[in-house]
Amino acid sequence: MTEPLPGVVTKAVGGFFFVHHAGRTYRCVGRGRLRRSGRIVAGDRVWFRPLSADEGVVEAVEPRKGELVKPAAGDPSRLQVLAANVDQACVIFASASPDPEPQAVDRFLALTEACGLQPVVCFNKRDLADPQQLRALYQSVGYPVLWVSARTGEGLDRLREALRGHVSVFVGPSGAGKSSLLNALNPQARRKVGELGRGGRGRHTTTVAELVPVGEDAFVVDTPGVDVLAFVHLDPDAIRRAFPEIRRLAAACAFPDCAHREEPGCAVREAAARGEVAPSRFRSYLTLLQEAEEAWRARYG
Ligand SMILES: Nc1nc2c(ncn2[C@@H]2O[C@H](COP(=O)(O)OP(=O)(O)OP(=O)(O)O)[C@@H](O)[C@H]2O)c(=O)[nH]1
Ligand SMILES: [Zn+2]
Repeated sequence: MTEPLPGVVTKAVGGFFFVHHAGRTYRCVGRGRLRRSGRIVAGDRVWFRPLSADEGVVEAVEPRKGELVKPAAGDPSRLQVLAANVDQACVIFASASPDPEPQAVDRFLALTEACGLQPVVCFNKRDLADPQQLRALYQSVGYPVLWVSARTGEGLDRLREALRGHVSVFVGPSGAGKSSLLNALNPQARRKVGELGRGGRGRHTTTVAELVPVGEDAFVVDTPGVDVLAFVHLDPDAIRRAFPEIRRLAAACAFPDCAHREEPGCAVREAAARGEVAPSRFRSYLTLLQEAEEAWRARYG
């Protein structure tokens, strides 16, 4: 009997698991209790035994490092796991058309950080404009910043590099070019551009997430019609941790729980006054913190 091989589940549907190994996909069934629905999802790292050139049996599942979840269809009190082992989020905005709004970029980044995903900032539509100031801003915060065009292919090599070794999710506003970029990275994926806007299919339909291979050991999780960040709960603590440059400075604040508003001895406000924290970033932080506090009060009184 052949030895088990390591693989990554790209899709779980109808009792079958599609397992990616060395550039091939094997349609597998699960052994024993692994047959049960929900035991294996897209993104799971598994050991499987090939039965032929394109079929096999999954023998074991590696423990998950993180899950992307959403409320289950029909029972919002339960969580449905969309995908496992997603570790990176490409926050995709257009360079122009529509113009990128710093406050919107910051919101996506904060949501991404709150999910425990490593953000990569990616400005698409490079053929239309150079968002030079925003590129410099997010670079200074410490994020990797890419500038690409799905249309001309410019910058896609660096995007591929950033994706290698990760399971990533593409997030960003409608019209930024998420589908176009996925199609450019893997033409076989052939996702229909402009068809599945946010909420296009509603949040409560059953969704099958799928990992799209985009190179050697690189996958992008595609969750058609589901905005994976729509279910993230931003509490005030999460906001305080979500801005890396503010988080770093906060260690020097007089109060350990400083919110960086009116507190005396606030190192963050002092740095902002010296121009060492970008005004737009500080504004985004304060806006999101206030929103989170209001939501918190509405929820818990
Ligand atoms: N000029 C230019 N247009 C682009 C580029 N990438 C995408 N577009 C166009 O931008 C529009 C939106 O692209 P999509 O890929 O559907 O954007 P999306 O982010 O997936 O949008 P949703 O599905 O609504 O979330 C389409 O008309 C694309 O043809 C690019 O690099 N340059
Ligand atoms: Zn402070």
